[in-house]
Amino acid sequence: MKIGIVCYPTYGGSGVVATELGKSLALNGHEVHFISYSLPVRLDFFSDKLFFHEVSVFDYPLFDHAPYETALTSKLVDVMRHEQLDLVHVHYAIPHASVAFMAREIVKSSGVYIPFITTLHGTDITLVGKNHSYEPVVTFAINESDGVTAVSADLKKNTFDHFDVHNEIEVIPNFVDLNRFSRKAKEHFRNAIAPAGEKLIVHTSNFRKVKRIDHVVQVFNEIRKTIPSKLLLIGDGPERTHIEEISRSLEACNDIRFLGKQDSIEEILSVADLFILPSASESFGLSALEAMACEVPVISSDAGGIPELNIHGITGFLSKVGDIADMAKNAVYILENEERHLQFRQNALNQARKFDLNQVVKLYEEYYLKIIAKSKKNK
Ligand code: GMT
Repeated sequence: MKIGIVCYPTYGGSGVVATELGKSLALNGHEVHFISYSLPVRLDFFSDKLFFHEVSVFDYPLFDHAPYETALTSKLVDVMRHEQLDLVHVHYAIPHASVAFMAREIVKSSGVYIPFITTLHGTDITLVGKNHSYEPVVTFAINESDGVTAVSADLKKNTFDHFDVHNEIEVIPNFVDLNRFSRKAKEHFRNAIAPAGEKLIVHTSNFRKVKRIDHVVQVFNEIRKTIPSKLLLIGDGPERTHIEEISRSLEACNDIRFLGKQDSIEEILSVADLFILPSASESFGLSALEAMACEVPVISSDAGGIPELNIHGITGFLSKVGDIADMAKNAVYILENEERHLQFRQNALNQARKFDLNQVVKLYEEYYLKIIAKSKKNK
């Protein structure tokens, strides 16, 4: 197949899923064309099946905000026509679903029908999409999509509960590359960071409010009272300064390290003992899946789709959003007993294996074929 993928190129989960999916499709022999405003961060190897089309926005003094959507639509139309795509797959509904709708209609006006699939990732539904600035457009574009997928059953339910959506939604979960994300021998790194044998607790995110990194720090502060430990915070974003301020006011300050954005997260996860994800809203929790694949148990909130991944009492524990005491108690329960910790580690890996990239990419390939066949029949 010839597939166009539209996504955000940044460290956000939707961009990571889109890029890893495209890379894997190319390895399976498909021709994949990425369309975005800059090179996706994980598009890190050369393949004669992978193409990147950069959207450049023509600016003009009249514009306070140059119209990115229009430039993206024009670029997408160009790629659809000249690369003769079979299908367009857009990740994150805003603004990609309405852009794909417009592009499909423009191409259709010259007699060619190229279907598009919208994958809902999370905040495009749960936070941003519901806002009245976007809701009518998001609803329309989801209903007009030739296919719609959501990354968890909870996100699918959320979409039907809050939008007037009558299109079918297929649940295709996030996935992990078990070759890349596996526990590797990186003891020298552990010894450098935790020379006295402290436990290593990790959180990775794009540091947005919804991730509740203030709760990560508070939970860590409690754990540290019982278990000698260090906290590694990976990533960057709008909350970082605020979290640095909170950390500096705590006794635990010297045991908290901000590592910023990292490319080789799997190396850090390889020495981690526990992962914390206390999000206020989380459609799936890709970062927790990557940790689990590296045998790291997860202490999380029970928000959104997290319970579909983190199994309470087996791979880690779930608590109500904001229940710092419960999260800390559960973390200590896992960390205080070596044998128990080992069992949680093994369970985390077993659960991660259910989200193996190769299996999930197959689900996308089957879904693509179904949507292409359906659109040919309806033509
Ligand atoms: O909000 C983010 O963390 C980024 C966001 C995105 O779409 O870029 O992530 C969402 O998509 C990920 C990949 O499907 C999911 O694993 C995350 O759970 C989801 N984030 C939220 O729902 C907050």
